[in-house]
Amino acid sequence: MSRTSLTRFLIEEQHAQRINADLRQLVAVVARACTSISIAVSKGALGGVLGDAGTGNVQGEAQKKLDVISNEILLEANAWGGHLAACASEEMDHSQRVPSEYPQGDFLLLFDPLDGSSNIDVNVSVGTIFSVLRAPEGVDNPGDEHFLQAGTRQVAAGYCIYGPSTMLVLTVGHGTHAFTLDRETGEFVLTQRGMQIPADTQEFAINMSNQRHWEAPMQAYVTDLLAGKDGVRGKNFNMRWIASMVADVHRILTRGGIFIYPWDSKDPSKAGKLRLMYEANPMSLLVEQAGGAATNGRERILDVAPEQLHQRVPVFLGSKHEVAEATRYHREHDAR
Ligand code: P6P
Repeated sequence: MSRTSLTRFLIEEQHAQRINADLRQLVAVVARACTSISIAVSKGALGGVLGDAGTGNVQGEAQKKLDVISNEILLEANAWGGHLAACASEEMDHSQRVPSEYPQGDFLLLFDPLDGSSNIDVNVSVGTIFSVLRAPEGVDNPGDEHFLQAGTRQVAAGYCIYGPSTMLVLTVGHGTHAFTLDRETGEFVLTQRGMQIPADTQEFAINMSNQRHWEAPMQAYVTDLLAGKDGVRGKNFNMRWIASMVADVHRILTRGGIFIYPWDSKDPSKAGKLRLMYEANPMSLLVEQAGGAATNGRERILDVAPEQLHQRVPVFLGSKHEVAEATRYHREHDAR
């Protein structure tokens, strides 16, 4: 059977008028940048790129050398193509328009260039997460405020996971599809068209060490999960936590589950740890396009109206019946 490359897939999406030429080019450029990041990550200690960069980011987190390298790869790849108006990144305080010597395009690109980078030094899978929005018409120099669009406005979203194999998982609004990097040819090959998340699951992903900091409905929900078949849920659950969102979400897209990073009182102002614009929104679109669900415990994540570029949001995503159950605990608590 002939292989479908990412290039062919994107051209077919354009012929079906689901994307235009500029968006096709943008996704292709991001995929090529991810291939370069994959090569850098896979060198490990031999590449001289492990460890801290000695700098911090807007989140107040120590940057790894590969955080900075990955950010630069994505910025450079997208600067001159003419399909992009501006970029925003977890690693940059503010958004950045394409250099004025290059033509400005119709899209805004947001990314976490290397999510889970604290895992790099222990050789655990990490990934790049990206989200694409339309740039406002008639605006020569889009600023942070133009990125503040709800997740439903995304025209494309995806991640690239740098694991035993490098895989690109992508949606342009018509299903979620997986491509595997053929390192011999350098092309991404379609390996799963139309991923589907099972509606029910017996597997949850959460960092249990934060349990004492959660709000009451979260405590009740997890207590019932842990009670297993003898409790109200009537079935046993297993737990996985890789502490690399891309890896945990990829497992859930592949075999189901629920991923949770809830609000916790460690820093009430942060509303959890994960960022809305370039982590929760793209992952939520991928999950919904694969038949799953994503809420902040109360409402659909894709409906959240952004107020700040780097704002955080509680995340409950995965198997739709389990996300609905976790959300029910929170809504019933609020209704008392
Ligand atoms: P914790 C990685 O730092 C990250 O942003 C996500 O990839 C991951 O799901 C989460 O944080 C892990 O957080 O608190 O368990 O280290």
